[in-house]
Amino acid sequence: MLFEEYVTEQLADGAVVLRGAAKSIATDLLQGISRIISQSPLRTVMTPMGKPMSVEMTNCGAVGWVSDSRGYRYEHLDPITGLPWPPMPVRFGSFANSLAERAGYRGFQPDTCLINRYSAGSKMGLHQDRDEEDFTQPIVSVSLGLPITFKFGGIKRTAPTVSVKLRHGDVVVFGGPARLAFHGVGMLRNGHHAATGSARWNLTFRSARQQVK
Ligand code: MD3
Ligand code: FE
Repeated sequence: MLFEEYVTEQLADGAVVLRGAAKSIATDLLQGISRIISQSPLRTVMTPMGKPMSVEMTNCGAVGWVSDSRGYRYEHLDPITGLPWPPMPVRFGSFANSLAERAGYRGFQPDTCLINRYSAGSKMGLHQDRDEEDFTQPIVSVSLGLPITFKFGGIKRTAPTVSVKLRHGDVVVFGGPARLAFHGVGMLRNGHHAATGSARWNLTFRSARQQVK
């Protein structure tokens, strides 16, 4: 990741946008995604409330995030295939590690990457990511393809949100006081992107399980 140049923006205390930081690795990431999907397909998951999410998803890594009537949690096996999730490509992990470091977090070792696919009309309501065991670890988010409006709030749901547009190649690192902030994504509009067609992809790298040191 040497010689990469990008602008960094402080979104909030603990939240840093690295503009375009994934642009040069985007083709590689998209290739990795299609390989992962060929093993653990994209699926629509149900919230514990019984509503389908509008984003399609899958995972790679030692564990994967799942949602069904029993709740949100991480599982070692893909419930569709009954097999372990595809391993996280080594270059995915080292990319996320170097971006976390760039944002000030040393030694980030993601054990899971959630792959979200947005199509026209997909959105994600305001929520917290709190299914992980260690909130001292940051989260690294990579946006690919069509742009969306990302909403970032506070630790309380009712806190005001700031909106920021995330475009192809943008990376956001959330840690420290931003780790448990409410966040969401506005509806994806119809459009075309040279790299992804009518879709937006988001990769969310997390450390879900306590690291044994
Ligand atoms: C802020 N995904 O999968 S990534 C999610 O674009 C999720 O697909 C969105 O939120 C997406 O849970 C947003 C940005 C993100 C991810 C994790 C966060 C922002 C975060 C955790 C804490 C605070
Ligand atoms: Fe989230």
